Amino acid sequence: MPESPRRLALMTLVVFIALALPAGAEVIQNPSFELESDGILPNGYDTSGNSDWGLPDLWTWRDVGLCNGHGIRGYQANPTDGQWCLYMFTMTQRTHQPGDFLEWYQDVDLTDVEQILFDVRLYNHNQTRAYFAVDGESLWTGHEDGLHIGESVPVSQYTGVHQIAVGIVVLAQFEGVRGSTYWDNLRTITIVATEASSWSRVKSLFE
Ligand SMILES: [Ca+2]
Repeated sequence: MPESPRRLALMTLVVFIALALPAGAEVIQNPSFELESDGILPNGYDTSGNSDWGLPDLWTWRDVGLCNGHGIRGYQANPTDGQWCLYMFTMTQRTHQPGDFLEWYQDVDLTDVEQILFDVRLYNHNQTRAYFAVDGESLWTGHEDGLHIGESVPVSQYTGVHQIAVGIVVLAQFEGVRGSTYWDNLRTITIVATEASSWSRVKSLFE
């Protein structure tokens, strides 16, 4: 059955409004760890002498023990989006204890966010785990070597502002460098809620 002129006009209007909708404020600030600056690393060193090291400006870090991390770029880091990613590892020639951790975190408004996706490259996680947490609860952990693209965490159960974190944690005592982790390209999925609300709002104008 051919579409009626009224319905065609309505559908055209919906497409127009959908294209005209503003992108909105970014849910996660610096989700690709691209904005870098000099500063002090978790191990106490200064990043200013190395052009391939830096800190993601809009994230904050906390730690226990002797894990380390910073923004990094170049061949070794091999980011999946942009020029930089976030690198975490444990320090060489030091003893690490179960429960030691390092994480980068920020507060975000998770209202209407269905999922958070990210890319992560993991290496040598025998005694450590990489994790993604909300309000201190791990919703994803990883340890298998390789590049993992589009890992996803469901967050539709959260409304309002919550704290998200990416990190590494030590499972058993060991000495040396383990758990090399490269985080990049965090993104959110909210499209279902946006399309549904746009359609109902436009449809109500013709009823
Ligand atoms: Ca990046």
